[in-house]
Amino acid sequence: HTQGHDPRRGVGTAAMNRAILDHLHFTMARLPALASRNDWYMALSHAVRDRMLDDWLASLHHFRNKELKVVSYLSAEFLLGPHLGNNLINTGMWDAARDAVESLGLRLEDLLRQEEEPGLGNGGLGRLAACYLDSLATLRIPSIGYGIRYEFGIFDQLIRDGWQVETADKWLKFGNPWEICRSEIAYEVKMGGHTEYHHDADGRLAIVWLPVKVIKGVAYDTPIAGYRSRITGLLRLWKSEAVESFNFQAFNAGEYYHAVDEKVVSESITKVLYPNDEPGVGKLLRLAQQYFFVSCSLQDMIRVHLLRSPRLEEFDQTFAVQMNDTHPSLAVAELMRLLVDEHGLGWDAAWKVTRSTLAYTNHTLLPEALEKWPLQLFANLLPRHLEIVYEINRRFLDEVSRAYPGDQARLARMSLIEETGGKFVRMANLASVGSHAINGVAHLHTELLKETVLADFYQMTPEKFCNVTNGVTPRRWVLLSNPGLAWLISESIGEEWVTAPEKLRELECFASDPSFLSAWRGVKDANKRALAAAILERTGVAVDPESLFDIQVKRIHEYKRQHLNLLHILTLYHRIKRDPGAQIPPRTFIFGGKAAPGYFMAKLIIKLINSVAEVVNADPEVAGRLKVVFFPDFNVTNGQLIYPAADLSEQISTSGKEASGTGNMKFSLNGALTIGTLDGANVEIREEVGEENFFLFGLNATEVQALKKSGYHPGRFYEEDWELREAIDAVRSGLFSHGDAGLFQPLVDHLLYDDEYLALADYRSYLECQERVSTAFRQRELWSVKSVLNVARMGKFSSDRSIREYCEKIWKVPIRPPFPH
Ligand code: 26Q
Repeated sequence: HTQGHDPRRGVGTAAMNRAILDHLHFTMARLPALASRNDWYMALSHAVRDRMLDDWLASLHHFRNKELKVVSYLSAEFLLGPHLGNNLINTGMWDAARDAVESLGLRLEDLLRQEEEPGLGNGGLGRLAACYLDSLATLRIPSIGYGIRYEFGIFDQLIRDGWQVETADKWLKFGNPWEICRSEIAYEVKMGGHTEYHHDADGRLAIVWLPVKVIKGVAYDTPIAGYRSRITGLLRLWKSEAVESFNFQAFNAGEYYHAVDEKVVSESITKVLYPNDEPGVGKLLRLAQQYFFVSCSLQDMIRVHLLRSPRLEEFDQTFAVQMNDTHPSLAVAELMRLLVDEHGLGWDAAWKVTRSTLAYTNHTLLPEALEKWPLQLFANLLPRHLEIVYEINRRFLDEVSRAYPGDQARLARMSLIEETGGKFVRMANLASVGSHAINGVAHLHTELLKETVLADFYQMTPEKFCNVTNGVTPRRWVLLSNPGLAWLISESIGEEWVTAPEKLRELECFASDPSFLSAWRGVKDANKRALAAAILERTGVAVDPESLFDIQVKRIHEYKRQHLNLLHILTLYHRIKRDPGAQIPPRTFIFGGKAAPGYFMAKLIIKLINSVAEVVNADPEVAGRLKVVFFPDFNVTNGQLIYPAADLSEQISTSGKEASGTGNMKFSLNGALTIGTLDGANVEIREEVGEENFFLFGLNATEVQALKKSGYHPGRFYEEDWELREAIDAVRSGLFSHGDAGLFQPLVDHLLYDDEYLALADYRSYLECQERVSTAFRQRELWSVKSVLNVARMGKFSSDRSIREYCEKIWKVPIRPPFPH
């Protein structure tokens, strides 16, 4: 199909030029002379999309093959980031597109910047789903990502007077050239009401759910190009709409306005992504979102299965369904409902197929972050599902009591229903019981899961548990975001590392080649200059690209301890003021990340970062030595600029709290060294890159537990460490709040009297470790060697490796050899 003359298929520069002009005319209806940058972006994107369609349609057709099992990745979030650049890289059309765009007097760079990224996720969990789609397509595994087409994704962050201000993410404002609305792929989703039991003609019991509301879900499909794999995967996102023939009863009753209200509610289901990365007080709309997308997705899978085989007992041979955290865990009850109530399977047959189809990935160890829904709220929205949950629970607790006779406490802990102080449905328990596999996302996380939050489930069914350490895609996170580094690597060892990152090890022998090392430094320096320019543009702060770029970008959370980083900055500030001759290499501290809008302490931390920045950056006594920057609106696009420019990656969460982390991998894969605790995947990163190439500090998870158990008194650390006292007192004094000593009081009090995340306990160890960092950075040659060795040894953290492990351990899907190029 790739005839050079075909305006929708030719991939040469001339054909691309023609195609862009063609779309400018026929799709955008614009004359070149009057076209805006967005018109050109849209025209180019449509030209690129055209060229993805042959592979996409062939892939979707291929997935219909009865012999293949399709992976279905259920996730409430997909944090994709911009499509255009990634699609050009993965399809191999970059050079032709760049040349074609230039032949039109434009710059590809400018058009790439025009794209509003689809920010349909909060942070790590959503971005992980996006990396996994890339790997699934690259590895030619038949797969569908199912999720929600939020009209508004994660809010845009502005900084006003140092505070975070949220604004709506109108990402669809100028149209989305990457999606295709499939109006005919639509399902009805029932909500509310009650259930009734009838006996049908044969005397069989039939259960009828009479909802108060029916909503329609419409499929919007986006192609996901694999890296040069000729396979293009599918992301299917559901948009809620009012059903055409809605609420006739209300109409007849003359309650016209009420009926219109219903329409408003139907459409509101997929309006906005909840901007919390931890569940808060149960919100009905959030539960409705979860149910809505799970129901549409399962109905869609059943439709596809029935095209292959009438036997729903074999559903698990058509699909392997992965639940990304508990957000889609209603799938357990919904699949049972569809099989039993709508397709007439018996309970036991339905249960067997449900369990063997579903698998659950856990992403948190914080017990307070385990999702649970108030029973009444659950009952009101999903009356039939509550009955099903009760029946699952009855049978499950029978098993538990047979396995552990008389152990009432265990029964209470394992029950799907929490009954102590208010009743709740426990989604992690539901997901665990309804799955054949349960996995954590890093080795340490999985071990701690088995010992703590899911200990009872592990003891009862240890065979269900396994670990799959997270990974990130080297296509977006190196090739696309760090082309200079990618080029240097490929120049040295060839290009295979992109899909075979273990090949990066061959870089090790270049670590002793001075000319290679200086080229390596050249790439990093160029990336730092690019980031410095962006910082100047967005914050007005001029930073020195020669200084050590010390970066912490991630959601703002107390457990991630951005405030520990601040305590280090304050101490350096005081040291330099006290002793202007102090040997401290110049550093630029860069922060970025969003706070959940309702998380007061996180927002106060942002304010403190900006307040410290204001004082430090204006102080002539530290000029040229310390700079502090808060880079606003950290998202995928900005991440692509930031990760490649880092010298030092801050991964400083309290040990045992960060499930994995994935930013840690992006940094290291781009040649940053890590300062970190033994937490999440840091443990494995350190094992891979070598302890001499990783700056370790702090208590480990066992020590954290022990300290908490023995009674932790943060005030003692404050009393006994004068530099810590000096740092905290400065915050307390009003120095950073124009004399308003009360502004940061809640944060200071939290640290002194509670300090749940042990920042004060780890402060001294962190400071000493930072001194080792400073010493190492002065020996630039040695630093570069460590940087090269980090990249050379990071192959394990490609999401391709993670996906292969899911295939083997959980999905039972065959792995094919790498695509021959
Ligand atoms: C749940 C219910 C109601 C409202 C919001 C939520 C919600 C939304 C998002 C709960 C959690 C999240 C996101 C969690 C998350 O991003 N976890 C991160 O997952 C990464 C991928 O595995 C890990 O690397 C991180 O360690 C983990 O924090």
